[in-house]
Amino acid sequence: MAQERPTGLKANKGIELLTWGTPNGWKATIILEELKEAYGKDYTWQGINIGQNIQKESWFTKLGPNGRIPVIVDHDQGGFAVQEGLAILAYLTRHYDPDHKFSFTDPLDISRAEQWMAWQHGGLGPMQGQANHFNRFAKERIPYGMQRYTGETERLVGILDNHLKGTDYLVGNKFSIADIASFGWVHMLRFSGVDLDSFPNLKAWWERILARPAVQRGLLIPSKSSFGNDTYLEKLKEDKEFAEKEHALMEKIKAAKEQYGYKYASP
Ligand SMILES: N[C@@H](CCC(=O)N[C@@H](CS)C(=O)NCC(=O)O)C(=O)O
Repeated sequence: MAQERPTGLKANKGIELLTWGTPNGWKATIILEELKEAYGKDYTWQGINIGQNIQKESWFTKLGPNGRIPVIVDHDQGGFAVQEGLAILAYLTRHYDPDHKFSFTDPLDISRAEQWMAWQHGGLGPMQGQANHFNRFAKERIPYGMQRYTGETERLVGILDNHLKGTDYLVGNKFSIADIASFGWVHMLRFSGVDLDSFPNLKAWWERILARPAVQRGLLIPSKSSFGNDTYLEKLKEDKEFAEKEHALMEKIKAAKEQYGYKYASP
């Protein structure tokens, strides 16, 4: 049965999440599934179909003024609302991760985690988002924009790949909110026109995180996305027409890079 279009909050206790199946949405679903597994902390969610602009309706923007998902509401804190992935990850662990399973106590590790999360917000998310826009969603394929944002995404994931040399996770060699912030974006890297196989440390990190049961569950909320690297590769193998279209797009990105003399420039 199709879910009814949300028109307001539906819970009156605990955490209520307003989200959609995207890299930013997965930050919230993954930490909430991890907290549920670790501490039995339950939560409620509603799917906000961003294609229908539900996130721009006034009941939503009263909670998340930016009009974007994800947003959480903590009914146990008088209906306190939090927007922005970093702030949601920090809020949920500050309140509901007493054993610091996914967060840190050492001030320097706290700073390290903040730095990677800020980097995701200012760099990877916006640049990869624009790569998706210019490679797929814009009305025309504009070569300058395609190579600029695909190239910048490659530079940024090169930074992650380099940092992950000799360590399993971004901070303190433990899976944390720092990893969760970037995981969703890396999870759809192939869809964005970047070859994950060129970044072996990052690929191993992605596989390591993907293997976590709570992460798997988080990726299913509100429903399974076809953008994930694993699903994308399967579709390439099974669907000839899709594979041809994707091949043509990758050739266009390559040609755009050549046209503007793009050179990979990560350490
Ligand atoms: N910096 C924000 C970005 C949120 C964001 O861009 N959300 C997208 C989905 S991934 C969205 O709601 N898009 C719909 C829109 O722009 O109206 C975060 O990390 O939470």
